Amino acid sequence: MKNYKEDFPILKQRIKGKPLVYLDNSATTQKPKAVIQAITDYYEKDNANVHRGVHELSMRASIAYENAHKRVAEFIGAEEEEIIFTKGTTESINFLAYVLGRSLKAGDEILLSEMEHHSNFVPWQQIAKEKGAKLKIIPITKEFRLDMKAAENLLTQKTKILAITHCSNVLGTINPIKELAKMAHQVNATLIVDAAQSVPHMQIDVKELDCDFLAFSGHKMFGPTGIGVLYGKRKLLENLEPFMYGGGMIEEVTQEKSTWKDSPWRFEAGTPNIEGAIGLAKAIEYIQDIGITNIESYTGTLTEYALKELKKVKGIKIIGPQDINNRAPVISFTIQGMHPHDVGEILNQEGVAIRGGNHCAMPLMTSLKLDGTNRASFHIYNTKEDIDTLIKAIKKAQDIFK
Ligand code: 7TS
Repeated sequence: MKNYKEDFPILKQRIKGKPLVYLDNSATTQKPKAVIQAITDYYEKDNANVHRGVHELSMRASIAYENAHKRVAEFIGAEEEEIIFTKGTTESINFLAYVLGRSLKAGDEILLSEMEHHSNFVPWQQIAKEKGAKLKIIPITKEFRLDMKAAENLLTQKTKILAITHCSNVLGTINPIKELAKMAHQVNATLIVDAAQSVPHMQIDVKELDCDFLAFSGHKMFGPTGIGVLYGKRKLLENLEPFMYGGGMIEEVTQEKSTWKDSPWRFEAGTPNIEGAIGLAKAIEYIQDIGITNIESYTGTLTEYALKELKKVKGIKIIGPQDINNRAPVISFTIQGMHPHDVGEILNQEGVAIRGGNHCAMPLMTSLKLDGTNRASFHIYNTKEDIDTLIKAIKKAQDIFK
């Protein structure tokens, strides 16, 4: 296996005199040289506004921007018209809450799960309040899996929206989207998938999952910040009114009325994040060159190793499924007698970057009766040695707190 660290300039540095061990990939991944170069090239050679100006630079920028839609579409098994660029997962979900929220009525139900990130919780909570709709929550089991029996009971004829994460950013649990799609569609509910943590790590085919909408962020998959994706089934997008109005999305405007272009342009008002789209397309190319299934199996091996090694350390409790099946390379844990922030700070002294806190999943923390957890999350450039360094640093932290 190639050492992919070489492709990521930022990983060459030392922190507190120690080699950087970056284990905060669920928050954001680092960027390979190829992505950084693609963005630089764009600004040095092709920068112009898009939407097909007739001059050479605008044509180049427009083609690159349109090709980015194509690249994303191909990556997740969608059509080009079904890919809307947004700022990220958060914007994609807020877009849906706003646009789909317009047709919600008092008494309608929105179903979420207990393991949602605030981005897929608060927008629905707000729209439910506004519309007098009811928010219902699917609980998790003792094994940190989605309670499918409860899900079945909670989905009713009143459920209009089921919005659920594909993969928990805290537990690492991967949810059975295909099964949930069947269940949701039986009651004519719209299935929205938060794929922020799954698209970067596993093969996704939206047609196979049969989700209605799917959201993810470029920065968690080697792309730049400020670019994300909203996939929507073409049939559904055709009937959706825009979220924002302005330039680039218009077919015709008179003093009386306006008409819109087709999807995706009608949903991308204003000058878009062109460099972000180009960077994301390059990031996908980088992933495809390695092979997403190779990434999945490599990070799976790392996760298995990390789980085994962490379990050997006294006082550590894994907060998430103990087995490797349907589990992403995200491991939350607590250390007896130590606050997650203290652990994070001591590990930083050792050059190890992990996260500590509630991970923007306060409803889950409340259910688990935890203030927070520590979380180590892996990607292609991490190695078994990184995990050994993590374990050593944890033991050092425990010694300090004795
Ligand atoms: N959904 C999930 C499951 C996430 O993990 C995150 C970000 C988001 C949505 C929001 O993505 P954004 O790109 O719009 O911010 N998760 C994390 C995390 O776990 N630590 O920092 C950000």
